[in-house]
Amino acid sequence: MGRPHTTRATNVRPTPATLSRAQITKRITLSYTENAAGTKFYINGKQFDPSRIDTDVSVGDVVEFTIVNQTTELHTFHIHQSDFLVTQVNGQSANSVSLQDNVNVSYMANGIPGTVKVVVPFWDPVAVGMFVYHCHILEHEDGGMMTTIRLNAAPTNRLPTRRR
Ligand SMILES: [Cu+2]
Repeated sequence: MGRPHTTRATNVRPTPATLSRAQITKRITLSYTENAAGTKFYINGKQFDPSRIDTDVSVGDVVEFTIVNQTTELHTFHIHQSDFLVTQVNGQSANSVSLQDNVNVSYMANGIPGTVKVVVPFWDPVAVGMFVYHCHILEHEDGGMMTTIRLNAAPTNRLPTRRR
């Protein structure tokens, strides 16, 4: 008793168990494409621009990213500041036993894009600020396959009181 209740848990440790039970607060689809020469790479049609904020989330959010690889080569998904749970790979349940900081997104085959779903917890207020997520293949991230994300501090009335 006496402890403020919230559905936005910020004091829960991210594990496969807590993340598979967590309520998704936001869903974002990322479409991976590239030019015909394979020299320019895009997320949702855009190359990286550090002056642009592509994604806004708040502390407490649990975001499901669906990454869709529309190209004929392998890409990956990697995000700074938080490990994540891979929940689905090409439509099949992933049954992940641990969190990951990078995941392969397979290339399009027979006209069917590779797809991966991941659940990312933004539970740590220490991460408030700007960071990035991107394909972890160096020439792809350098070629534009990277995007900015801003983690906003949640309004104080949404944060649970921490007792230690
Ligand atoms: Cu890539």
